[in-house]
Amino acid sequence: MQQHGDQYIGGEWVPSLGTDSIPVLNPATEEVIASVPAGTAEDVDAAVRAARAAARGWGATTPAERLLPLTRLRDGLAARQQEIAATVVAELGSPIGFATNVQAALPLGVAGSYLDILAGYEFTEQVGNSTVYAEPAGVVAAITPWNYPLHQVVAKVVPALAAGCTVVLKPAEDTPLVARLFARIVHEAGFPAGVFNLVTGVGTVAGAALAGHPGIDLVSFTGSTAVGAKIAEIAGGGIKRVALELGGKSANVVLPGADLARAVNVNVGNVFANSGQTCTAWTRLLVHQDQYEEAVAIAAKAAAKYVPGDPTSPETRLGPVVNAKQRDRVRGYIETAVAEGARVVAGGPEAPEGLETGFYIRPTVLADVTPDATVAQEEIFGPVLSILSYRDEAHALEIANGTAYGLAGGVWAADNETAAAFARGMDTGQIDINGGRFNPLAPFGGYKQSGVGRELGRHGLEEFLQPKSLQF
Ligand code: TXE
Repeated sequence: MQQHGDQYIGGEWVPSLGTDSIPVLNPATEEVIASVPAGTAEDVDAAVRAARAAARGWGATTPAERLLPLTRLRDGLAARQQEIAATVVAELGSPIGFATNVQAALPLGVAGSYLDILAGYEFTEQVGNSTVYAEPAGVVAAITPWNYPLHQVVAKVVPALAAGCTVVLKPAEDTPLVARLFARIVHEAGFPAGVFNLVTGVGTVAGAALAGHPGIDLVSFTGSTAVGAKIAEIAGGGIKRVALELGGKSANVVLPGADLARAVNVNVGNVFANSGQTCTAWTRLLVHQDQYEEAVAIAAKAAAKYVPGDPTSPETRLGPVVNAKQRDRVRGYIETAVAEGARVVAGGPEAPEGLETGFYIRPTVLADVTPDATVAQEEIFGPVLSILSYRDEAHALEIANGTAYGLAGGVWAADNETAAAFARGMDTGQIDINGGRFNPLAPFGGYKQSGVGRELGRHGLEEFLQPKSLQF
């Protein structure tokens, strides 16, 4: 077991100023595989001071100057794909195939997309008698969760650095190892000291100290809506900008005339990927009442292909969830669904057979879920699909929009135009039309309680810029 005692501050690994540590568990074996420092407010203060000291110099660089270390950072991510994947398997439990193809590959694609965006971005604009400069927002606090532990770091840190901001990152307690690996890659890329800093620690201590630190200009947070609200309060009170990427309860709407089997099969894959720990997961499948039982049968059959197992095996499609708390929470939701009248057509709350060790959940499909049921309203963050029926399009739209969230969604119809017309009525930030492909250049973020601001693409860069205008 590796016991780490250091934080990455001011361009070097320095001993943490605290004495407490956070154990890192392998969720498949429940073994402690490492420990990292539980950073203190003093660690956070040192990191913010380093970032602030570097801010003016880094902020004054040209985009071409920033492109050089950012390109080396992208190349470093490319060179370490296997190590990244193995680290995510060990600390999160993602199956090795998913860890390789998504957890490691997605951030590489995002980092690459910012090289193009930065190279083509107009930082100066003439508006009548004014010259408007897009200037860096300043010192950024990035607070990230554990479910896509490198992607969420890259989707904040890379555009922030591209914009000319300096950063202090506080990653999730459960997945600090891939964040430490990222810090090593940043170090090797040769950014000036203090441009990027990492403090591992507990959310209520290091995270809260960072969000409230007067030296921070902008807090970019991804995590639960409850913590996002706290951060908005702390940061907003200090007149800092806030970007929040929060939870979801996304609907996948299958309209009559769509390819039902494909829509349902894709939905099952979508909701079981990463053991359901995806903020954009289509956790509510909406099917017309005349096709309801057919859809339920297809989903139950598809779910049987997701057998939970050892995430290090290339055959495994479903690993454990991240920790015991999450496992108990997900099982609790399945029990609540049953108590509220749902029909379990696959899975259930019991531990999967033969998997007493590890935080495993049976891939679960729930039928007869009503729109106001707890599992149709609250984010579960586990491999649980709820299937709901609708009468007509207006009813489907009412159900789709009938939660506090609005992050993602899907619409399937006989043609793209019909699906897109329906999607325009959905109160949600990103919608896949007939199974559309992920696009790292498209803005990503939520309506309603799913958040404030956008990540990825040009919009993601602009989160970290502020305009200055000179009038002539
Ligand atoms: O998230 P938290 P948790 C949802 C999902 C999940 C639930 C709980 O439903 O089941 O949240 O997960 C830091 N001040 N999502 O408890 O607590 C914390 O250290 C400052 C959806 O793990 O929100 C971590 O770095 N920071 C989501 C980060 O916030 C604080 C992804 C996220 O942790 C803090 C994850 C505080 N007071 C969970 N308290 C998504 N949108 O993808 C905690 N943190």
